[in-house]
Amino acid sequence: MSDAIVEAVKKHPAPEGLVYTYGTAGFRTKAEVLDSVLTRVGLVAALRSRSLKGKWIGVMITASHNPPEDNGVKLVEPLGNMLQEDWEVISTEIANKASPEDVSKYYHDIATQHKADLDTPARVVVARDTRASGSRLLGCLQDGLKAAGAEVKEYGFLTTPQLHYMVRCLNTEGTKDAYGTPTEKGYYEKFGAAFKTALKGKKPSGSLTVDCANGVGGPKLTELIKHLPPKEEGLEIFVINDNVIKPESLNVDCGADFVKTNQRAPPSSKAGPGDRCCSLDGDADRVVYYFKDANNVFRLLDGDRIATLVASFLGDQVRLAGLADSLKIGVVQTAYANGAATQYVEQHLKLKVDCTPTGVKYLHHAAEKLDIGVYFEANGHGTVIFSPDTLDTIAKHEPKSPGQKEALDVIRACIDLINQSVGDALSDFLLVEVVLAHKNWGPQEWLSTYTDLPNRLLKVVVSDRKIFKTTDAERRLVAPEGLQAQIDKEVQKVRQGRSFARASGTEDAVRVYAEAATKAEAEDLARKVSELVK
Ligand code: 16G
Ligand code: ZN
Repeated sequence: MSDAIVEAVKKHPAPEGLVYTYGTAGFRTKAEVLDSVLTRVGLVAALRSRSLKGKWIGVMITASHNPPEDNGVKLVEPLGNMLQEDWEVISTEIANKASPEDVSKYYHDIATQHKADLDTPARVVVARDTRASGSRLLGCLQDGLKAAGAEVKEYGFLTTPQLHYMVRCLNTEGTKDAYGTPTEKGYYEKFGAAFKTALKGKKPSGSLTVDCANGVGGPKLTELIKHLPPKEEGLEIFVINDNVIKPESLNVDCGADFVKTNQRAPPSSKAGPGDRCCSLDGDADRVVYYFKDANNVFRLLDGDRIATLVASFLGDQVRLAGLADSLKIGVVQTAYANGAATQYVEQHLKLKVDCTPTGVKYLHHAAEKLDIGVYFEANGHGTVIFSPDTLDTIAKHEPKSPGQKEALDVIRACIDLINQSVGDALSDFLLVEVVLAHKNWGPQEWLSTYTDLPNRLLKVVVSDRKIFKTTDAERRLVAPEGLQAQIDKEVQKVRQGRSFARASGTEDAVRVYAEAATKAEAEDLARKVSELVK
């Protein structure tokens, strides 16, 4: 087998002088320099599967909201979680080995260290987004998988959350935790049926315009719609920016990242005042809502808003079902969450808030410790997870009145509607629509729950971002020495001030966030802190 590995690695030589890192979202960079990485990721996926006695491991080829010329790859654990940290280190190591022989030796060393018996079957599920480079990179990955002797299930194009779903379904098939049928049809049927049940005959008002970033979410949403109730009974959806025939248009002037960063609708949007809109990113694991208010002003309803909306709804339903004493709901945020959102959850909803570093895996881990964990990053990544004990409590609960039964049915349908394996833009927006329909709210009512503090996010280019070390979920700097004290001084000068600086995990820069009572103060604070960081 080692000869096969040497040959496969030789076939896709690594460009000289490049250093690869398995970061918060896997490997991600210009597609033209990723061939060698994909082959080696194939080897790691096979090893990871063998170290888990042949459980299915997922490999997703995507660069999410990045420009069309980029690509990337990430590995998915058996229940749909992000790759375990020690395997991130292994992935980085193997990607940077100089010679094919070094790769092969490292492969065998890791197999021994992690008790990955090379005679055990290795099972790997593979999918990709719609980028032009995807098919070439898939070939490179296949070469690695073949050399490692893995059994491969290839799904072609999928959204990232669909791939996570397949992995979880395959690993739970036939058990008491069976998650669903591991096919695309199975996915649409599961979420489509749950949407219908969760609505309980309530019809969402108006329509929803979904911007698909010209990515894989477009064709997949079109399929999903076929499994939703007809628009006369359910939700009328207008799909826009779903051109995957022109891959160079991916994420260009559209998509969740465009909307969140520019604080405006995609220029292609024709929605009128009060019309609900949402934008997915290139691989459909992120969603943000927005609308034009009565004065034609753009209003964003970001991940913070989705979290507060969903937490308040689930809180109500849990209370109505008579479960408030046995189940505690918590919200997990990052430092980017608007201070007003945090305050709303703690003081108005009276729920606990945890703060973690940026990156889905940190939020997910924190949410796993809660009975019902609602986690969203402000940028729209997120989901709700229910602990195994919670699922058990909900399954066994006997309602004592028709009102309790009604709420219990809604909670059970929501559990099916929420993709438990990972944040899923399609499942998330269906959930938002269910909540709005039940509350009989439009976007204006949703927006009115609290007022965001004015804020500003700046990107500061520095000579070495690695010197910026943080603590307290990235809210405070411990290095460079003395910098935090200077930031504190500036923060104290403004009303309701808060600011932090952290090294980006995806770009060579430091990000500075500031918020304050007024726009002028927030902008001023962000600028001053950026000056300190430079
Ligand atoms: C990655 C993370 C995302 C995070 C972003 C921060 C995942 C799947 N993705 O895209 O959650 O918000 O990085 O980027 O975890 P930054 O470190 O450049 O600010
Ligand atoms: Zn994404």
